[in-house]
Amino acid sequence: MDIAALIADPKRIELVAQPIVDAKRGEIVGYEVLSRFQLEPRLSPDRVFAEADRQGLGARLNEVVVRKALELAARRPANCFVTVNVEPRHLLDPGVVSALCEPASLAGIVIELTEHQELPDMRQLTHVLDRLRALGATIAVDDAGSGYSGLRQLLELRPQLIKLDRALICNIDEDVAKFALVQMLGELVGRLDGWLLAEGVETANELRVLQQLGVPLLQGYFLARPGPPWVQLTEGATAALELRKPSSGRIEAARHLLEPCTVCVSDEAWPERTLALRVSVEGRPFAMRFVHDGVTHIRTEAQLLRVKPTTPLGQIAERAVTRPEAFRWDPIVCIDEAGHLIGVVRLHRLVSALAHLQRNDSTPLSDKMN
Ligand code: G
Ligand code: MN
Repeated sequence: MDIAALIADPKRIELVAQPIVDAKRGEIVGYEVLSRFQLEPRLSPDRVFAEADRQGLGARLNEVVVRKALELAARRPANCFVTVNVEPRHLLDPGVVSALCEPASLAGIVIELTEHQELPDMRQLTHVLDRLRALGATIAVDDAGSGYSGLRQLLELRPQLIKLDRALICNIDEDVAKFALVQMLGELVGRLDGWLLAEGVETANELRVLQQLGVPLLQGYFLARPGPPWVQLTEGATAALELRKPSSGRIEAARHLLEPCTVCVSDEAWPERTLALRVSVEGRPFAMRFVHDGVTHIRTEAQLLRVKPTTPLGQIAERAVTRPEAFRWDPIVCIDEAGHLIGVVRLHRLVSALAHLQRNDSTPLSDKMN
C-alpha cells in the first residue's frame, strides 16, 4: 500500500461525519469527523493508519487529515462542536501540532486522543495539550475502557470528555454489570468535571437505558451512521428521542429516576416479579405488589403514592418520607397528566438525584464547548 502517494494526493482522503446527540434535548450537538481512504483494495481507516505508522508516515497522514478536518469544521452547523481523532504519539510531531494550532481559535473543536499504543512521554504531551486547551480546544479520550485507554489514561490526561468504548455500550440494556460500570464512570467523570459520551449506540433499548443513566452525549449507528457532512439523524432515532424528550426541567429530572415495572391488568394473577403494578384498562395504576427482604407486600389504591413527573423532586421526596412508617419506603408511582402509569421511582434514587442536582449546574453542553 503506497501511503506516500495517498498523502501526496489528499483528494483521495474523504471525510465523513457522524452526529453526536445531546441525550436530554434529543438534538445533534456535534459531529465526529472520520476519514475514508480511496485505496485499492479498500481498507478500514484503522488499517490504513496502522500501515502508515509501519511505513514511518503515521504523523504525516494524521497531519493531512487534521488539516482537512479543521477546514471542514470551519463550515460546521451553528452550535455544534466537531471532534477530530489524533494519536497522542502524533501530538509530539511538529507538523501535526502546527496543523492544529493554525486556526486562531480551537473553540468548538474536540481533540479525541485515540491510543493504539503506550502513551508517549507525559511531560511533553501535557505541554502540547495545555497549548491546545489554551486555544480553546476540548480534550477527549477515545475508546475509554478498552485496550490502551484505561483508568490510568483518564487520570493522567484529565480529559473533559470521555468516549466510552462501544464494547461497554453493546447490550447495556441486558447486562447489569455494564450498566453498573457506566453508572460508576458517570459518577467519576462528573467529579472530575467532565462529560461522558457513549459510543456505538446501536439499538433503541440501548438508547433508552443510556438516557435513564443520564449519559449526556450519545453516538452510534442507531442515531446515524457516519455520512457526508452534515448528515441528520435516522427516522427511528428521531422518533425514539422525541418520545422521551422532556417538556420541562422537572419531568426531566424525574425521568432519569424512573424504573420500569411489570404491569398486569385487572383480572390477571400477579406476575412473579419483585415489583408489579395492576392497571385499569385505561392504564391507571390501582394496586402494587412488591417483594422486600423476602416478604411480599400488596398495596391498595389508597396506599399508593402517585406523583406527576412535573412535581419538583424535593416535593416528591417530602411526600414520600412523610408517609406512614409502614409505607415510607414503598416505590413511588409516577403517572402522567391523564393518570396513566409511566414508571416507578425508588426513594433512595430520588435522594441521590437531589444530591446530584445540587452539585451540577445546568449550562447546555454545546455552550461549554463553543
Ligand atoms: O475509534 P473510534 O471510536 O474513533 O472509531 C470510530 C469508528 O466506529 C468509525 O469507523 C465508525 O464508522 C464506527 N462506528 C460508529 N458508530 C458505530 C456503531 O454504532 N457501531 C459500530 N459497530 N461501529 C460504529
Ligand atoms: Mn473517535
